[in-house]
Amino acid sequence: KVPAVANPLAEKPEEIASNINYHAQFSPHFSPFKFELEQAYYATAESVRDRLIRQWNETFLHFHKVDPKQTYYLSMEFLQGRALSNAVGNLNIQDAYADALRQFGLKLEEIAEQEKDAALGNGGLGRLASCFLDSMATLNLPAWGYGLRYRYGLFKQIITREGQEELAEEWLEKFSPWEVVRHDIKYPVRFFGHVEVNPNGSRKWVGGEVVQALAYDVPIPGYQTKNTISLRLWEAKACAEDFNLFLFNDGQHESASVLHSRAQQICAVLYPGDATEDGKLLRLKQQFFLCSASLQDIIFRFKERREGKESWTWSEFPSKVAVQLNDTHPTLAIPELMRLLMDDEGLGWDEAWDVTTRTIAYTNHTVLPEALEKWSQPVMWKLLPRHMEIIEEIDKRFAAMISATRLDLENKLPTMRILDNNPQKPVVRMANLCVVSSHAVNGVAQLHSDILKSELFADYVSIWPKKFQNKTNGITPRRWLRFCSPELSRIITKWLKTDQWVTNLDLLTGLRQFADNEDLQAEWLSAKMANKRRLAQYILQVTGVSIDPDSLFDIQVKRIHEYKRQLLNILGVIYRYKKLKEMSPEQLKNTTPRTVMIGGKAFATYTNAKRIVKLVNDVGAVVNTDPEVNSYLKVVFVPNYNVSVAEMLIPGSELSQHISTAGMEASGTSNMKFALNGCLIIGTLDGANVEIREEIGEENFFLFGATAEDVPRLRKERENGMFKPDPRFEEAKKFIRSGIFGSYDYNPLLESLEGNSGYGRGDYFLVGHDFPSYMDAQERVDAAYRDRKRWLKMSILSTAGSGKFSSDRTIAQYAKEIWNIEECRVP
Ligand code: DL6
Repeated sequence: KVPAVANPLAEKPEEIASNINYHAQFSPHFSPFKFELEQAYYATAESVRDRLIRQWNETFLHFHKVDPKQTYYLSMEFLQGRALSNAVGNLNIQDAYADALRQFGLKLEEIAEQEKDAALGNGGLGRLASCFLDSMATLNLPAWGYGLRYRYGLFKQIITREGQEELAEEWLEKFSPWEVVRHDIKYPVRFFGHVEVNPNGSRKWVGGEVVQALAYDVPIPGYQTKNTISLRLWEAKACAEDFNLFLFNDGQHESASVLHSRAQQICAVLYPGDATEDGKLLRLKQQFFLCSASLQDIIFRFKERREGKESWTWSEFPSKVAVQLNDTHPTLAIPELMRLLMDDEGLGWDEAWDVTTRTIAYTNHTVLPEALEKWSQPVMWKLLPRHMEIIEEIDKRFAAMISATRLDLENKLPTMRILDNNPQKPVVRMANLCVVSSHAVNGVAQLHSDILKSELFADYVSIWPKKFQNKTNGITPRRWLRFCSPELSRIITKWLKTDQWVTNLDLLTGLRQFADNEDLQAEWLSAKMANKRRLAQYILQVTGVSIDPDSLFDIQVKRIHEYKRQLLNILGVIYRYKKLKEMSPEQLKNTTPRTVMIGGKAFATYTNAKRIVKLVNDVGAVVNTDPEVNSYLKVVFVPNYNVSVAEMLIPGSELSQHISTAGMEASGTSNMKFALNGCLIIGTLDGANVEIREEIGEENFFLFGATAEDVPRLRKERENGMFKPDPRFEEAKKFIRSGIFGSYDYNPLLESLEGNSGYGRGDYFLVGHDFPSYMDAQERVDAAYRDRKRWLKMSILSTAGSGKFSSDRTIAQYAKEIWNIEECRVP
């Protein structure tokens, strides 16, 4: 009955319904006359996209006209999640779309669930990049994201009897309505080859293989603003002439298309395994591909906007362009910018260096030694010979500067240099290259930034004291509260008498005065209970385990890593289970029932992480089917944790665990999402936990464990045999060894907690040391939960204190203190 009319400006539900119908018929992706949930999703998404494209084009034009300084955020990862509900939310058209879909007998939420997550990232770093884009658009900042269009994003995790298995997740299997291919935006990217010296002494990189980088743009709408910025994702393509028709017709089909398949490999998967030499080379190719295509595009735009101008100089470039490196993955942007400026644009070294260093800034996201990238020099010489010449020159000039001006640092030079020329394993230290070549270097939480200054980059601080900064991470309040928990949002708006908190999160402090108010507490409880029931249904659907919404929902979701200590969590659960088994029915009745949910993906080759996943599943299988105690404890492994699963879990959480060994988690961002949703934290003094605790009040945070300052001494003491394990810790390990959780051999995992020393051995992550204080903190949790009024007050205060952790605040600080860019609002 609904007519099919294309009208991207449709306001009324019936017009929107016509527009959806139009797309179902005239933008077909399926056989005609089918309109089930999937078809309805595509038609709805395309109708929303029509609206976005209008304001997206306007934004592009406006930026082009004003020509403001722009930020380019280079990241190998963007963990975007789903786009439909976010887009209708940001455009404030969710009610109109929900009404329109009702005319087809459909629900907006059901339609939104059809969308596959765009999981072009691993975890926190990629999700941070996506939150940043949302804030850049919302703050009307002239900015772009640049990344890669991986065909397979982060793997799909399934849990079998063996534990975790990985399957390729093809988010592009059908088609993504959220990307637009720009056939006119294409750049050549070279690999291998050699350097030619011209008679005038200039150098040119020639030969090797050339692939094309083709742009796919994703619109990023701001919240209640016209500004819609772009995430530009590059796809690698071979040229038509690389296809050897002669060989193909000669029956040599594979050889004929070898360059095509090599090009396709570049963007095939996010984070290809790098245990082999080929794997390493592919990862390096990906990094360079991102950097080269993005910089050529940035330079093209800079020059295009100067066309017809009487005079301009390259020294203006940094007043128009800020490039932010999201970790060391895009470090090759440094030598690539130098190369483009010198070899293509004819600048001298000093001028190119001045432009490059004033343009580039670097964010460090980890102090873990294994995550600090070092690339083999021979591999780099082979793949990027001209870049290696440039890196050598940067290194040489840096060493000369130290020798000439800083004799006090000369003995530090071997570790400060960019090139580590150890003949056994010569490498390029990417973080050092970033520090030397950037005008700003920042950590992602105060503690992390302090550690960078006092340890990792300490030697550079006296040379460039102003270069080192802190930018505490943040999360977008739109996705992580307003849209994922509409009911709690409604209550917040009602009590604050404004919905301005969505873009000014500090306003949440206004809830503090009502934290004791019985009416607010009752409403808060009812919203939380509704979210818990929704979560319980989801858990039943994906795991078959029935959980009790009246129990305490305790969640730990993040990548599985020994430093994040999911092992501490599950050992605590095992101890709790054992104690419950020893209790009388009377004692059992006085305990606080708990549902522990743990989720996260383990890197495919990280054996101990996979053992932890297996252990959690094995414990769940025993505990959940034990009729004596399963009303008091349930243990669920939440499979395939991703952004949309997080949007379900976080609103329904009451306690969340952020329990890394102090000094090892740079920041964490899920801690912020949980706290914002009124979930209390049990955690260590690590990463952003420190600041969260300061903001929400120490009485509302369940603190335990060693401090970052203590950790080196505790490791030493352990090496000297001075560590005495708590009997509870020994009991929990013994219980696993008894075989109660099945016949799987957990000894290698347990042995990592024993012995005296070694990374990943000798309890490097101090699980044993922190176990007793962790268990004590858990007892405080149980007691607090039994006092409902107290718990609700703490929960409200947690939300009220979360204002600082908006990514709007973080991005405003980057804009002012690093990028020097200003708002450019589309009229
Ligand atoms: O800054 C975003 C995010 C932090 O919140 C996490 O604490 C940190 O581990 C993560 N870093 C990385 C980098 N590689 N490693 N490991 O993912 O960044």
